[in-house]
Amino acid sequence: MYKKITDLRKRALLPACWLSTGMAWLLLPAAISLAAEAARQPNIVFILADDLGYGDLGCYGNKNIKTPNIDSLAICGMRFTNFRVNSPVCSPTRAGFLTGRSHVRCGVDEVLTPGPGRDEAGLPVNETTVAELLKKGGYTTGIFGKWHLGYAEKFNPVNRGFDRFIGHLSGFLDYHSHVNPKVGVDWMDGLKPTEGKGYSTDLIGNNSVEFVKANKAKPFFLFISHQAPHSPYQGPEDGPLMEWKDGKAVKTSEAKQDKDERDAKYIKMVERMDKTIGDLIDAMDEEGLTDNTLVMFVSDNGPSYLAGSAGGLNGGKHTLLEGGIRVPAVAFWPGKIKQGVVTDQPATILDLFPTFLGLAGVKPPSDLELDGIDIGSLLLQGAALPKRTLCWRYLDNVAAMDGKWKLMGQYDRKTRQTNFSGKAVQLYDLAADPAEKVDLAAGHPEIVGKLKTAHEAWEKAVENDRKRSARTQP
Ligand SMILES: [Ca+2]
Repeated sequence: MYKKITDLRKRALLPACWLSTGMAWLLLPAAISLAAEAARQPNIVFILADDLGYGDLGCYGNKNIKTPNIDSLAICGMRFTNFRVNSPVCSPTRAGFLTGRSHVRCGVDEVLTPGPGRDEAGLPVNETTVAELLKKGGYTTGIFGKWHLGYAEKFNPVNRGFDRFIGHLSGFLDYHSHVNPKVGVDWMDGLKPTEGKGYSTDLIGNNSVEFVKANKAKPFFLFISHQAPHSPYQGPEDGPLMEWKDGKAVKTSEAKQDKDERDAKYIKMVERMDKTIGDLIDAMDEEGLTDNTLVMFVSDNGPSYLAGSAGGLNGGKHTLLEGGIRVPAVAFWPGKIKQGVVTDQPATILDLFPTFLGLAGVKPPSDLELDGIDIGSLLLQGAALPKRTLCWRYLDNVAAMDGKWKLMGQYDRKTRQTNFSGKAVQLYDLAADPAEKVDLAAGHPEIVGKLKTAHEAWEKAVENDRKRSARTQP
């Protein structure tokens, strides 16, 4: 059935790609029992791009970067226009996704850089990951690509709930030589360094396809953690920009790039990532897995100042402005998620922990304090999400959002106090002003007060949680 969908998608007959449920059943092999199919836990594929901006995909209006595969998932599934991440940088967002809890609760306040004295930096081992719970619930679990949540063995993905890990521990590396400038060649197979020759985006894609084929007999959770399109900017046909010689990283003659070169390579990087996603869907179609698999695609934060587009939003990576935390997000599950839905419901990456567990029929521990909600009813029935205030803290900045209103303020890391007053406070009406150009704080003291109170309550809760667990990072 879904081989058929792939063929249709390739022919760009996109509006016709999703068969109605009634027609779809007619095409199922008679040997497959509908009851057995319904009872089986769904496979879950979560694809995380790195530093991909809100405006970097065709389905989000980009005219220069061709992303037919992700666009097809959006046209055959659900596209979010109001989806955010818990932080504007790599490690904290990953901590949030894996635990369903703000990175502030976990103590992963900033990117976890490698190097001497960093063995104790990582996602605290007393945190429970979604992979651990899905594994206990009967899933085979795999992660391919970037980890960035700790370097010591105790933090390695294979000790955090993943059966299989091939990829890199650090936040970025040369796509061809796999050199990180602080640690050298960083390519791992579980706990062991491995060679892994090739363009890292291709390796991540190929290993993901192999995992799907090898694990088709029982439910799997696949976390595809792409390095792309994070710096350095290198297409599949380029040479290395960095090599490891005599214990240090040495730049090659190709390392110097101007903005035009970076932009051209950025396009190739996103397009290659998109191709690997098409390869994965093709493999799932061939194995007859697509109808029982949720595929979710999200970016971990907004674009770097060096490349990428926030699609007209203000700010980018490292900021709590919309360009930093509003990201592309697409959910695809033919026959379960209605085709062609564009939702403006405000969801976040922290919602995926309870959502994935809900779809898998796995209950989280009752004492786990989560920051997200199960958005399964939005995905499967198109139901509106309950009204709620979303809160952020990242380094010196804080934000709170409720409906169209977004409050921004500052945070003093020494006194651990928030400041929503004077020059520190801004209030934006995101419905009228998504680019956050017009500060309305002075004219709406009641809305400022309401969001400030909600943020203070959240701060108190996450700080208590953090102290109780002694979750701090060196
Ligand atoms: Ca990132």
